[in-house]
Amino acid sequence: ADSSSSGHSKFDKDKGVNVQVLVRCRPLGEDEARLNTPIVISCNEGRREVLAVQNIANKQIDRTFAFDKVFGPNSKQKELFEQAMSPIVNEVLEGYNCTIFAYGQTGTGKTYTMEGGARKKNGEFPSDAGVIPRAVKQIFDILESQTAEYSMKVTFLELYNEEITDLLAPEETLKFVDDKSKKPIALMEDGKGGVFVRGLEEEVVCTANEIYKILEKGSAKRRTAETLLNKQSSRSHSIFSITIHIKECTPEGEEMIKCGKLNLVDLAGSENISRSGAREGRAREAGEINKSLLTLGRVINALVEHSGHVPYRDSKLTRLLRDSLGGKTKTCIVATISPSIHCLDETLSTLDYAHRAKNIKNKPEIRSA
Ligand code: ADP
Ligand code: ZZD
Repeated sequence: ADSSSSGHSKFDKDKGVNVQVLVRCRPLGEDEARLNTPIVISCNEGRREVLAVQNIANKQIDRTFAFDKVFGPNSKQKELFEQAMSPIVNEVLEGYNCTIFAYGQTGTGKTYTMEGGARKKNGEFPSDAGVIPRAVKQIFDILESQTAEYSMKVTFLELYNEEITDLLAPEETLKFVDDKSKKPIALMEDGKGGVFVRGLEEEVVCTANEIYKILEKGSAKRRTAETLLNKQSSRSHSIFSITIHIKECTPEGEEMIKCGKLNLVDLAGSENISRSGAREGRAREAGEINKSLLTLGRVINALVEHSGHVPYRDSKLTRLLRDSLGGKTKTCIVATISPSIHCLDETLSTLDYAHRAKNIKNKPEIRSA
């Protein structure tokens, strides 16, 4: 691969490419604004810094965190996508595997960022559409403007309490959630260090509209499962993946197939998870510790501290996303935060977590077949 265009020398590339970490702060909600909730976060987009102001025993303590990009409370969906996500989508079309994670406390805008506002009845593209529908649109806009042949397939799953639900499986499967005769979904090692989900529905798609319909179906199924099984949606992770094969001809007339994959991950709420592991008493007693999210934190720690054993195998999330954490995938983490004083503890925890994740190095490789 040509490394000159990215501004890195070959030498840099051998050492790896850092996970890109950006922070997005949401605005105060209507109620918070009405109550004049104090704001303790300020975002300096130009300097790419987030400042948190903390008052302890009448002493003001300022903490500044630097990130790869910072999006303040007025940032629009289009802006975030064009500045931070659109380049990633282009890399997928070049044949890279890329993963975008949303991490943060419940209510800070993970779903708003990844999914955004609902699809319009008139079929119009919503102005508050999030990363997922925008990525889909960009992929098709580009592919349809080119002559290369391509094919695409998508998967959509939810992970709750270490159980995988296939959001694209036909309806009946839901009614028999406890039926042991249902097609079991299982994580399998592929023998090459990777993992795949056996029994997961892969839908072949040809148009952006087909994907939107699939997202609609998946969302509806997710909501049904939530109600039926009394799930707390803030405790589930969702992973939507698009795999694209592009057939290209080299100038010499040789045929080449590039294969790129984009994983879009909306993580469970990060509350109750502290930097080192489990949080104080209550959450643990309530059995509210999310094994996958805890393990994600431990994997990040092990990777940045180079402490030998990386506990990928300890949770389904980290098995599924192993290649995104220290592997050959390009990874971007969007850490979402609230500006409110009432969220400050969780915000500082998120900022610490995200800041540490900046030190993870991956070794992206173009895949072709
Ligand atoms: P989470 O998925 O992290 O629990 P949500 O995406 O549900 O959080 O967001 C919580 C609320 O805040 C929603 O009503 C959402 O529309 C709003 N919100 C979140 N981020 C933003 C933003 N950047 N701009 C405007 N509203 C936002
Ligand atoms: N956040 C919206 C979904 C909600 O909670 O209803 S927006 C986008 C990504 C993944 C899943 C759903 C969507 C979403 C959507 C809206 C309404 C019905 C189904 C799906 C969407 C938004 C714009 C374009 C396509 C899909």
